[in-house]
Amino acid sequence: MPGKVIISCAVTGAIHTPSMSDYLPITPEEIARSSIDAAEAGAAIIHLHARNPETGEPTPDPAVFMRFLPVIKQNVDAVVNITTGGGLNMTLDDRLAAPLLARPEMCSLNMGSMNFNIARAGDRVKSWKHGWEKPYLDRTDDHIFRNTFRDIAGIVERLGKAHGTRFEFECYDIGHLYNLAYCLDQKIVEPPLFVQTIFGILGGIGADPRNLLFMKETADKLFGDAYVWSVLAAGRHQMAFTTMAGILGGNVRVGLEDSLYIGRGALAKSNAEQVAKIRRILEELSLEIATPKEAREILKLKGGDRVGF
Ligand code: KMH
Ligand code: ZN
Repeated sequence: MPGKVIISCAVTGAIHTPSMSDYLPITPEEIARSSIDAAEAGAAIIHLHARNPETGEPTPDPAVFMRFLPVIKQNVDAVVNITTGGGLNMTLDDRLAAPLLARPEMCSLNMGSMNFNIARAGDRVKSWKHGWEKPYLDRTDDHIFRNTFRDIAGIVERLGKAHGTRFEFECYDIGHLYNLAYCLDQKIVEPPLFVQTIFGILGGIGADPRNLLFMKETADKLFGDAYVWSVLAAGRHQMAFTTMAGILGGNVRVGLEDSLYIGRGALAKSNAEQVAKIRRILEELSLEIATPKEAREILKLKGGDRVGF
């Protein structure tokens, strides 16, 4: 589908904390509302984490996911993509609990173990709303985000093979592309591969435009036409990198999980605001936005009627 750009929106994540922005969706009601608005603004895929409704701490609790997943499904046609990365304090079984219950069309799948340092993410916070936030961030200078080859194969087995869920392969560095190429070669994963190349996480590749080209060229070499390319960049790099991706024929991911901002020093008031901005930029470049139906065709998804919520 040449020229059709899939916009993903990651609405809350597990990196940012409530004190960083009053606009970060926390409760199931807020996550549902923000997801629906983002989909109506043009996002074909909604990437979801859950939070404790009282404290905003990331939670793997399937019961919390189940408070917003059906609401999103009943209101918009967008593809629901659930995290398997979860949050910092979660085991692999924790991370898989909600995806295994919900059996969504799509889940994230992180393509390597890595440092994941967000200790400085709260530097601008003047007063913390909750006791968990600062320690949660501070301990990440000693945090390993675990995603071994066995973990990856297990997630594909338990979700992909068992339930037909397909994956957003999260690649934070060049080596992750080679890990994915190995999995393709070993027939652990099946094309078309939705490859989310990620820039600007401390522990992954930096947000330098030359790295964007390097990641794309490497993915082209390893996967040829067996992959669908998407880009996200953390923080202030979000819009510039997604714009470059659009120009180079790629797809884009925005959302408050990846950046809290809409412009220099200005907090985004909603996920929809970021979706509308990248949509406006892409349409000015004469690119067309993919509908959820088109995204399903491009990514060969099982369909929104074959999920567990
Ligand atoms: N926060 C992103 C950089 C996941 O949910 O599995 C990565 C992410 C991981 O979305
Ligand atoms: Zn995520």
